[in-house]
Amino acid sequence: MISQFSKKSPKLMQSLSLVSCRAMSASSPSGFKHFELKDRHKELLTQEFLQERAVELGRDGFTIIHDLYDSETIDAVRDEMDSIISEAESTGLDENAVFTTKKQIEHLSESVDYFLDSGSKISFFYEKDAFDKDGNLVGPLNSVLNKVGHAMHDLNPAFHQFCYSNLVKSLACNVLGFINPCLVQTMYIFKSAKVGGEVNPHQDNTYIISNPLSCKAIWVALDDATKENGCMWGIPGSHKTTPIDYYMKAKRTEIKHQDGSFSHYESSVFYEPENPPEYTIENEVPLEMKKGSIVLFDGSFVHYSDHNYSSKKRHAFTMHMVETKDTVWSKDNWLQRTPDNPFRLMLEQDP
Ligand SMILES: O=C(O)CCC(=O)C(=O)O
Ligand SMILES: [Fe+2]
Repeated sequence: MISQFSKKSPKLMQSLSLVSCRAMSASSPSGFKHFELKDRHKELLTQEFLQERAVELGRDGFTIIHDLYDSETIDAVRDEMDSIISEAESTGLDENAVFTTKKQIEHLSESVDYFLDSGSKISFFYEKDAFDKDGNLVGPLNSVLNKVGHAMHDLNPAFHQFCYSNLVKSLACNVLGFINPCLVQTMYIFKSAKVGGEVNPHQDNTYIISNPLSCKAIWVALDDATKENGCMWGIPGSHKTTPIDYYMKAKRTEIKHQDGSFSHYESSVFYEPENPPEYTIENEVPLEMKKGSIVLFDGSFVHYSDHNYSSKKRHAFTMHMVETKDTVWSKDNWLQRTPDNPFRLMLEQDP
């Protein structure tokens, strides 16, 4: 973080001290940070419970909290995504790449720049099977999208409120172990009925690179996730046994236009080394969860999900965070922010 903010945002630079965290939360001698929680979360998420989850995460690479969110909260997240999609459809926003034909999508939404720009935006990505043989969408948008990402937590008020709640902050500090976390990316993943594609085994530290590596995730089930509809799978302990020696990187040269917008030239996204490691998939466990449950996992935890051939969608919302204390946000990351939408420190954000 430090290198990215140092030139552009002196105000944010100053805020990288822990003073701001202490203002928002009280730390106990054990390092536990107290955040005021509401209702049943206060009873469920005791210090002891959260510390047990942290120990489990350290041992297995992941920990599940069942039934964390009530149905109403999850429905509100899903409704907000429906509104984002409807609004984009009704305004026909080219810049958001809401297209209806394969040709249009090939033109822009699969372009390197569209992907690179999405780090600062709310962008739409389609399933491979979203089109029929004539190149038309096989269903309404919310049944053919692969994901929407990657900055709705900083651009959409409802997602902002969800992501920067005291609940999420407490999980970030007290289970994931962050001192001063930054939520760098959010993804609304559709895994739609029939067309929802597989996600190959991977480690998130491959895609979200800080020095030292520090990515961790909170994945929220917005539907019941089962083996039938493509739940995630993971390999307990893999975060300790699988080194990260494979990275996705991006190279871009930016041009700043008079209106303040940016475009790139000579952009490329590439892997180093070129070929992915052969992940050994053994002792894998299905991360089956009810709507409203969450899994927290380490950035080196090997996880994946299968194609959803069932008739039930499997929506999920995932938040990827990194540490900002004593870390540097690599300039090689594909995920970067524009000056008008900088990365924010989680503990400084009001819900
Ligand atoms: O939801 C999935 O199937 C995969 C999500 C994932 O890889 C992640 O959130 O890091
Ligand atoms: Fe992942």
